[in-house]
Amino acid sequence: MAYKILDVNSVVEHIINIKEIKEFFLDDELSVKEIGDGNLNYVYLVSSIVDSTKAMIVKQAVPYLRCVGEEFPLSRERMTYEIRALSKFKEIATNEVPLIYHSSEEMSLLIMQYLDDHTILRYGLMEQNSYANFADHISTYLASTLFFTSSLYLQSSEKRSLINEFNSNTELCKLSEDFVFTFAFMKNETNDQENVKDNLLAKKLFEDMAFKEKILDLKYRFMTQNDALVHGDLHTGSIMLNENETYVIDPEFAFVGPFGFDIGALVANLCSSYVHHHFVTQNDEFKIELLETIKNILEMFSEKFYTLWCAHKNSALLVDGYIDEQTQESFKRKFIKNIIKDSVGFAGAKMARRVFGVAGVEEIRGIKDKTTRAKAEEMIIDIAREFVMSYENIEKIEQVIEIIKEKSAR
Ligand code: ADP
Ligand code: SR1
Ligand code: MG
Repeated sequence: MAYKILDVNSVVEHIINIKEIKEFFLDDELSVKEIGDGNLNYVYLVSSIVDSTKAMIVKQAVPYLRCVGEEFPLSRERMTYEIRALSKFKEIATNEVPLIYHSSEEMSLLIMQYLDDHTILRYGLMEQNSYANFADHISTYLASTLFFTSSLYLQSSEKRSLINEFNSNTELCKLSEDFVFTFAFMKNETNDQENVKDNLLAKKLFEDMAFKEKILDLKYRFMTQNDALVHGDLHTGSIMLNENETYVIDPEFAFVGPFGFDIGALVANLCSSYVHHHFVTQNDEFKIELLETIKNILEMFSEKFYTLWCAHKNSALLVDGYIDEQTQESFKRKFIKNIIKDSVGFAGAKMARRVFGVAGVEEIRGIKDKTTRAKAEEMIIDIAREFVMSYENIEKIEQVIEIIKEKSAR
């Protein structure tokens, strides 16, 4: 089918003859609402008028960047990678990925399970909601998706096929190279001009060569390290959850990249939430909960990843019998510690890019009072800078928490 851009008026007509969709809705009359709040695509909620429990999400990529407009062309093939990644992640982490009803690379279209009882984590945290099972769920997702798509599990040829399947996601990888690692740290027309203007913090950051040199190291890792299939944009807006379930959505930035990239994105966004609550709600109990969540995610990830590795011998990297048990154990422990170190580095880059870069995060950029927002941004940069400068020296997960505490105690 030739590609055409759908809208609220044409969605139903387009999807209703697809077998799986017809079987789902039968002859029900349907209503359509556009509910997208992301930066890139259009998201429609299609529901039955007679039975509101019957609903699904239709997501389509358009050939431009939604948050900027048609003047920023972006190839709609990004949906091809979202479809491929969501399918792959669904196989690996079934409980944490929505069900796919239908997908079409030609139409850049994905029809999936409507998460009707779930909240976007970013907004749930802003409302001070607690999610007791979140660290457990997301560490399972991270450990399994990263392990099972890496050379620690796959055979050499399987890993290379995976790279071939994903690493032509060039446009979105380039977006991250530009917007995560570059433009947000220099004068650039895409930055939040209103905020950058006459801003001493921006001037200091843009002139901070020691920091920028470290960012270059991280950018180079991002561009060259083919560790595992990563989601590529795992901020708190890509997670929908409730008390009992956690789902990861929106993996259009997926590519075979560094182990630490997704973990870093998550830590960065949880830190932004921490800073938000430090200044806005001043809820100390909730701040402690956020720190606990970060610690639990890192610890649980490390243990789960290690357990998976011990349970699967003979991979592209490690042939059974190559080294003795004791050497294997210390090799694996050190390897995982290095993933945590890199995650902290990426967390720093990902936190800092949200301050002056094109795409901010609601919990910081949405702070109405200018003075409070400026203070929050200063703290974000303070924590982010320390992460970026010292990530290679992180030996214990507790040190990550100490950095956040120390930088927010001044
Ligand atoms: P983008 O690619 O533009 O960032 P997202 O995939 O993040 O789009 O989706 C935008 C919004 O649509 C989400 O923030 C969420 O509110 C809603 N959404 C997306 N997928 C689902 C889903 N499966 N169930 C319920 N809501 C969804
Ligand atoms: C133009 S950059 C847009 C940003 O939105 C996405 O969610 C990614 O974070 C990307 O960097
Ligand atoms: Mg999104």
